[in-house]
Amino acid sequence: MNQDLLNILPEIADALAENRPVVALESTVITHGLPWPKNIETAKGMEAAVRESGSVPATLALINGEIRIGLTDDDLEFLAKLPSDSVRKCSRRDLPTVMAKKGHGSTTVAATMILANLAGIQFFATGGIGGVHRGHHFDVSADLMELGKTPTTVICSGAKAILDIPNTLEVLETQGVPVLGYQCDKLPLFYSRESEFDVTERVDSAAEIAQIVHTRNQLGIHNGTLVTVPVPADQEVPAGDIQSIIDAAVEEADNKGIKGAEITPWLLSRIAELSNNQSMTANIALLKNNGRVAGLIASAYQELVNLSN
Ligand code: PSU
Ligand code: MN
Repeated sequence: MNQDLLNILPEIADALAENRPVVALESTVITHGLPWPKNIETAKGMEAAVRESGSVPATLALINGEIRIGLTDDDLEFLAKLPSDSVRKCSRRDLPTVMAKKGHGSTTVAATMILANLAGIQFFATGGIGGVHRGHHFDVSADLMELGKTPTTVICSGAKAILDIPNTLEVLETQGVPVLGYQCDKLPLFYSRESEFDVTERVDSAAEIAQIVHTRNQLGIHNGTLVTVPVPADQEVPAGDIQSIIDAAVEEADNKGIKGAEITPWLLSRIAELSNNQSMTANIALLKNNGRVAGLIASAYQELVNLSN
């Protein structure tokens, strides 16, 4: 790996060099997940939440084909204002193309895991991961494959019910990815705090998660770890309220023949429309909360590693 390809903000480079905790954040949620100006407010809110829990935030993206590990406020605003068709939603396959063509790219969970790992950042907070699509079982998000081979710990609120959740969990299991429930026994379903599905293991503290990641590293097992955090209780959208909207959006996407990389952003914006943006409040609350929890985990991990050295 040519380290010159990584443009790391000085604050982040210093933190990494001094073994201080850093948390990566993705940018697809900024360019394809939320509308202006909610996207910029949320991106800044997530960064602030990471800082409040003692870690340094690093939002990742490609600007003019350059990998950015950490964005300035101007970069964030530039990305947040770009029309979604002039910035590529980058998963693993898209990174070399967008870089070679000097385009702009936002990073999905898969691409953020890759770039964070290259930069030496172990923890990454986001909203929801991609998964197996309902009724299209060959449409398996590259996020799941990445979790099977890149040792980044992803802190999220599970997955949205736009996906086939049981099959998503099966693919994670096959790939050796534990699904840890942060203070919960059931898998969170993004807007809703719980589903009918068990997590692999309940964990009650950031220190416990830090110990699991540390042990995985000591063993040299190089796959990802998924930490799932329920949306804060006062911001939950009851499953009953959102399920019919999700089902209608999935059916409409099928009828319109929407597929490939477009289906996830299409469903997300359709659900926001159909719910009169009611879903957005929960979305923003869980993103910030996941930033906070990721900051706690990264700090706990660094403390543990510093103690054992
Ligand atoms: N799910 C959400 N919000 C999102 C995404 C997924 O609730 O913003 C984004 C993430 O960046 C995720 C990507 O990595 O969509 C998955 O896309 P695909 O299914 O095409 O792999
Ligand atoms: Mn897909």
